[in-house]
Amino acid sequence: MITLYSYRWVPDMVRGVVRDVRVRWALEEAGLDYQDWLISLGDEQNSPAYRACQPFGQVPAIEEGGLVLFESGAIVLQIGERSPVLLPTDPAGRARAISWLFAALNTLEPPIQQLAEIDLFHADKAWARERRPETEAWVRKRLAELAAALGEKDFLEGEFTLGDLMMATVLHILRHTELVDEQPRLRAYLDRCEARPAFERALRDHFASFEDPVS
Ligand SMILES: N[C@@H](CCC(=O)N[C@@H](CS)C(=O)NCC(=O)O)C(=O)O
Repeated sequence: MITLYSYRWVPDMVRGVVRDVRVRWALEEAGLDYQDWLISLGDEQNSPAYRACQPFGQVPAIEEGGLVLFESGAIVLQIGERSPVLLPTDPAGRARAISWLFAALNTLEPPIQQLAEIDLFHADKAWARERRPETEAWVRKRLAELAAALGEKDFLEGEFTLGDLMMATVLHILRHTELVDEQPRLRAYLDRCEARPAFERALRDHFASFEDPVS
């Protein structure tokens, strides 16, 4: 049985975008059962036992048969190795899907995460107000480039892969803005990804995992 480490509680404003959602979604797409192991922010997150699982005290991490993995990208890739829904079996298709996984994490997520941190955690600070326009322009540029690469396709490589899964979870971080809506192709793409039953189950279980799920 796979064990997924995620937080027992986080503030409402970040629920839905904590990175365990990616892993839950990949596990659902792959049809793999798992159990939750909930950890608390603070002492438990910083304990030597948890640091042995996740060196930075972050979530997600998973354990299966003694193998512990951290970093959402590495975990999703490892799950993808077990699911043709997530990773095509032909070598070229597999390599292209992995390129999109890295693009989501290395090219899209840095500006998007920076914008989210400004808006959600530092909006009242002078440095954030000064920096926001430049960060927003950086996000807008990347979204336009992504929309152009997507073109008329349903998914980045035509068929859904783990690259789309990761890209959708990164775009989801912008839910507090209208930046995705500005790109109708991307809006439709994100809606298409998030309409997948596996995503709906993952999000439901993510919200249900908190100790105060109705908040
Ligand atoms: N690169 C890591 C980032 C993980 C991450 O930032 N996790 C957040 C929750 S979404 C976290 O645990 N933050 C608390 C912290 O960094 O102390 C991954 O993709 O797994």
